[in-house]
Amino acid sequence: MADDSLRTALHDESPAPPRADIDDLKRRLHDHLRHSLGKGPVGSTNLDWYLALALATRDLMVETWMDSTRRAYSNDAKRVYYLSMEFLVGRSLDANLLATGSLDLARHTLADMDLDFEAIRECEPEAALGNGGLGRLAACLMESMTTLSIPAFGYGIYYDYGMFSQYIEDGQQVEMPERWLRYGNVWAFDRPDVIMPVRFHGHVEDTRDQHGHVGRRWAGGEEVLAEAHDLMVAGHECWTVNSIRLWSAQASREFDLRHFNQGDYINAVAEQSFSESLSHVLYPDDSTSMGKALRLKQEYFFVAASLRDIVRRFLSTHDDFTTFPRKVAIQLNDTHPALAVPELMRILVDEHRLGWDEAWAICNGTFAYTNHTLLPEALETWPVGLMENMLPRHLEIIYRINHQFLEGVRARAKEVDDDRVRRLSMIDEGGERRVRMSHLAFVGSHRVNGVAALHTDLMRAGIFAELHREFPDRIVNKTNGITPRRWLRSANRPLSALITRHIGDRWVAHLDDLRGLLPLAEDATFQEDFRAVKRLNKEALCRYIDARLGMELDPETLFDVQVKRIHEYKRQLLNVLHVITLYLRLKEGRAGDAPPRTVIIAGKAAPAYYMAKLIIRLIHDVARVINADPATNDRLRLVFIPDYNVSVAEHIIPAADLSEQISTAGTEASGTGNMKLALNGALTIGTRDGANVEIGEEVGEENIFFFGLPVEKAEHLRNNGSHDPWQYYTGDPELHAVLDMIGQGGFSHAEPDRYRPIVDSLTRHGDHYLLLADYADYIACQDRVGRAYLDTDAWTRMAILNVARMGKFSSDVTVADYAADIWGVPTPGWTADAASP
Ligand code: GL9
Repeated sequence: MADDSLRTALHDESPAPPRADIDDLKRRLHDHLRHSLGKGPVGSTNLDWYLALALATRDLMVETWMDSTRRAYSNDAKRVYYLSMEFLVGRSLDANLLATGSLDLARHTLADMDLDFEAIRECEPEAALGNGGLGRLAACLMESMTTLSIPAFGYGIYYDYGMFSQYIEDGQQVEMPERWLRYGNVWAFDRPDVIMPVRFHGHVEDTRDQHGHVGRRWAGGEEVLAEAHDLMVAGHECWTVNSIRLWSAQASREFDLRHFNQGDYINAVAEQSFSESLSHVLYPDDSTSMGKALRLKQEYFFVAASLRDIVRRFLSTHDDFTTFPRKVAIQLNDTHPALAVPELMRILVDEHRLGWDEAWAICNGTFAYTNHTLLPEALETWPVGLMENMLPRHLEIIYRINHQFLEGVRARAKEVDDDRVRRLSMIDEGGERRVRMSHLAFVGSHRVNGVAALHTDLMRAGIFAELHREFPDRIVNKTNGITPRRWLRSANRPLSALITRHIGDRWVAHLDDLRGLLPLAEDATFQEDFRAVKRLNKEALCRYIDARLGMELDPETLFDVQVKRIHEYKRQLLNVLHVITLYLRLKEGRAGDAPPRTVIIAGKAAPAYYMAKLIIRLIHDVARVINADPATNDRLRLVFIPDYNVSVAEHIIPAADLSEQISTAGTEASGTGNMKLALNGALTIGTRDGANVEIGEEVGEENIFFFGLPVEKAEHLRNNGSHDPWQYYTGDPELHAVLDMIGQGGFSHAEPDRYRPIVDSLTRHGDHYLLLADYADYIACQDRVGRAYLDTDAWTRMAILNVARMGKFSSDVTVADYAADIWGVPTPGWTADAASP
């Protein structure tokens, strides 16, 4: 592996660009430093250089951005609107340098100026406007829509505080707010001139127009203004730049006057900031609906502002609504924006005087809804009383939608089955009456999709079974994807360079081209180079961990990685049970020739999620004990990397050997980390859950490590009451020893009962996520992994085959499928060779 081109590949030492280009970029950087930042080169910091470079890069995008808008107008193109409470964009500098073709130029220019490129890009604050998979998917889909030249807008909220920063104190998670806009945001244009009024509360009154038509009108209450902030989204080698338009809340003028005139200046200002607090903070809950009134307010706030904007844009070039669904596609990212359905009805019926049925047909032709989870605690329902107070007209509209829907059900059925009607209704009447947002979104949409084949099947058979019977063609599958630009080309430059050296760089926009690597899986030299790349990435991760945690790790060991939100269903605890099992085997000389492992875990717990936080604490206590044990610590380490986010993921994923995707079958809708890790050459140990199933189909059963109960068996165990965790505990001596060690304070001597709740949840409280039922198979599977890792060539071959067969999981593929099957828009950037204009 010594030839020069490989060295180039490994270190991505692209040839130097022409001197004139370097000088030109230098000039532009100095220009921004002086004129945009008010600084001179002397004493300027890495942050200043980051801002200068970001501004210079932005300059290259603006023309294309405005051009894209002009083109969509002049072609009268159908636009796609992606409504989402979350856009987990992460950092943008790399992506935008890459998209504008200036990454190499920037690297060389900064080097020429004796500046540290790596340190400079680390200055960019993370745009963490999302919790996890759902928000990151929104960002990947936006990037792919742009790459495919679809005129698209994301719509969401411009939170002042995105996801919290996670600190670890005494082994426990502490949440700190993160003011990510501290230094402004180079990638967003604030639009104080684009403001949309949004009403809350008030009352509904009858109206009669000059033709004698009676109608309803929502009036009174309070008004908050939504102000637009536009984030540019660049695509890969295309002439399109799209926007994510995010709204922040501003107190309304009307509100100002009313209160200020009462003479109480201080309180009026205080109340003003109260209404502006609407967009202050992202709710940090993963897959749970907390049911807080402020959350409902946020949902309506961004939906109302976005729809007003969408309708305004439509009416600027059209004068009647009949063509609306042919010009507008609105995708609802989960039920969080489901109020868009009654809101569009209100706009059409109350404000534009369309007939109900006509308006309903327009809504139905416009909306589509993506479901992201089957967990019952995640399904949003809102108390009728809360909605009546906050959104009285919307509640009326929901009642009428529901009424017409149920009438239709009754008309179609031969017999009226009240039970069935109750199950289909948008109103849950059991206990406090609540609006079922998933039913509203389902009935209001022409397509409803799941995010992996298995998840979609489970939707049809489970939570949406009744609705599926009514609308048998409505549910479709759209397996999630990830953008190869961020998750391979940019996060893993050594592997990208190696791949490109062999098959060219078309794969960046046509990921299926990676199949060109298949013949190389057997090639000894390629295998060696592939290993060298992985080794390099592991060394880089070791340096990163050492710098952040002061911990030295051995890149020779198997890097076993589980990175994702901490949640009981994702079973980080099962991973810990395996670590302790290995530890006890090593202590007792029963480990055989198992390869040395470094187990890496990262992820945040929702601040109110007691069990998840206790699991984080357990990980730290276990790590403290085993990492300090000289008898074992050359063969087993456990590391928790704090503050997991998109940028941290970009450091960890390229260095992984093994990807842990071990959720209880039937609980993880899709997963996307599973795709990122496999694309970067990690082998998967996983359950037959979510998209793992499809990853297995693509890479081949022999190149993935499946274990555990399949969905049917897991469901059966849970539902028929035959699951007896105690029997596993008493019947398996290894498991018994592991649980006793945790439960009796083996990792918490000062407080022996600290982890009683964890052990009890498994042994006494039903083990809801079936850890004990899957334990033995998981351990056996990990043993197979260990043995496989010892056969270096076979392992490398499997890893190469994984990379080569990941084409299906490009978000370009996902978006092309949404475009054809749901949105009805062309994808000019997607035909075989049309990627480069
Ligand atoms: C999620 C699912 O849990 C994941 O399996 C899925 O890959 C993503 C994207 O479709 O959506 N649904 C959900 O609520 N979250 C997901 O990750 N949670 C967060 O985003 C935190």
